[in-house]
Amino acid sequence: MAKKQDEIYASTLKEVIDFKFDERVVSVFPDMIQRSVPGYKTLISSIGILAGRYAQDNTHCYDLGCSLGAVSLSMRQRLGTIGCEIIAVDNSPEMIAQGQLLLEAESKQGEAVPIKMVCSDIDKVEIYNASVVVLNFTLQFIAVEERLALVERIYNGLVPGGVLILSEKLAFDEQTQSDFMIDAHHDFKRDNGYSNLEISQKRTALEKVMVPETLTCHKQRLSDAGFGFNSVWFQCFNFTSIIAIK
Ligand code: GEK
Repeated sequence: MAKKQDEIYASTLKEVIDFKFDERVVSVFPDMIQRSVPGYKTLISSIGILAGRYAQDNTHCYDLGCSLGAVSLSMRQRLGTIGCEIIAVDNSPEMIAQGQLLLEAESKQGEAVPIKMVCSDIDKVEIYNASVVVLNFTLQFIAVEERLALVERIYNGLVPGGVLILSEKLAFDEQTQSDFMIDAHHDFKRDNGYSNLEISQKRTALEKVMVPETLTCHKQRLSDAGFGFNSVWFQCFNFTSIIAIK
């Protein structure tokens, strides 16, 4: 499918309203995320590889905040397990509707691993008998005070040896390091064709909606939830991915 270019913040807006995963965003989402998240393609394929390694027979693999289902499709390609089901969840009806179309276009008859796309808040979805749970840039959109409860629920829903893969944009306590990371990320966006106006208006739109935290904070929360081991396995500028094993 040809990618439609993201031009949502290209002209001066009278008022920059809070970012929403609505129809306009969905229509440009593959272009937007690839030009905004350093290493997005590598993350998607690598998460598939990790899922291939950690998925267990007759369990669920969850893709929470799945958007158009890129992680689910990558996992499905690489699962060598028997009796697994991928459950992809997003609370944006527009994302799920478009994701469902992409999934149908990508699916071949007799596909070994089914993908179930669910339009729901993560809060309302039971997480159980899971060997792989992925939060690929989703936790940052959940209210800070609800994050520990969600990570605990994921821990409790995992089978022994199961994993949580958590990708997030990071904040940094130290000012010089923070400035460096933010500048480097903006250079990345400019290199991908975004103007200073687009970068600045998108930043304003995301300010209240997406709240990044420090790596220390994420690692502490994973331990508090019960995970005995966690490690960063990817970082590019202020974007990271962590694996935590039960
Ligand atoms: C990818 N993982 O392409 N419940 C369900 N979904 C939610 C919730 C919630 N409470 N809050 C936000 N979302 C994807 C990219 S995007 C990240 C994930 C980004 C959904 C929201 O609708 C959106 O689709 C997704 O989480 C975050 O690998 O755009 O920066």
